[in-house]
Amino acid sequence: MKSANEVLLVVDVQNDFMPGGALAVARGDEIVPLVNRLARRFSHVVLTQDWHPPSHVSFAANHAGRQPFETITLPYGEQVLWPTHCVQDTPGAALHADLDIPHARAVIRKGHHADVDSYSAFLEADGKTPTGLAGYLRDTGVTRVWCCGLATDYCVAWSALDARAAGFEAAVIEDATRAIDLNGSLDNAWRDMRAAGVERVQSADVLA
Ligand code: VGL
Ligand code: ZN
Repeated sequence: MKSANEVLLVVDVQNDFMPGGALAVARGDEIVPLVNRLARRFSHVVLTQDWHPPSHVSFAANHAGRQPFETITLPYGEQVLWPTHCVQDTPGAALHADLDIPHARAVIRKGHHADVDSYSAFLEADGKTPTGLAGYLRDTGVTRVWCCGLATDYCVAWSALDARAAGFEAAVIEDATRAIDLNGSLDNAWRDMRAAGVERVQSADVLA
């Protein structure tokens, strides 16, 4: 069992990121049994859900003449335009039915502001609006954040980077993630995470 100062952060294990979903991550469903096994090693588990209003700025459909996976510039920087996904309270936004973590303590919903995206579980994409997760983790005595879920190169990586920026130790459990890999995003994510001191580990290291 992991110690009480360690949390498992299970990022966006939601139907829309599964094969057949609105923003499918290749083989995203394969991680679910592994995430369940990992979660049993942690007394403290926090889940996240991507949770967008229909009018969300990250949806290509909300920008005339734009297609999914194009990039636009918004007041806070570059934004990839995505297919409409994880709309609040729709089946696509629901957690995968086989996710089995009854002891999960908190669910952080992110991306709920119509005009700002939020890949990270800690900070919205404007780089300044907190979700409250850092304060919650500090208040509950957490010093180390283990990350898994979807997608490696977006929400998992941004969450791990922001965990470091907030002063936590951070690790990504690589085989308990799957990537979108858009225009080199996966290589870039691992480069940025390495530079920030995010550990890259395998589930066997954690389950050993
Ligand atoms: C994600 C793109 C858009 C993710 C969420 O969970 O990685 N990616 N929204
Ligand atoms: Zn999203």
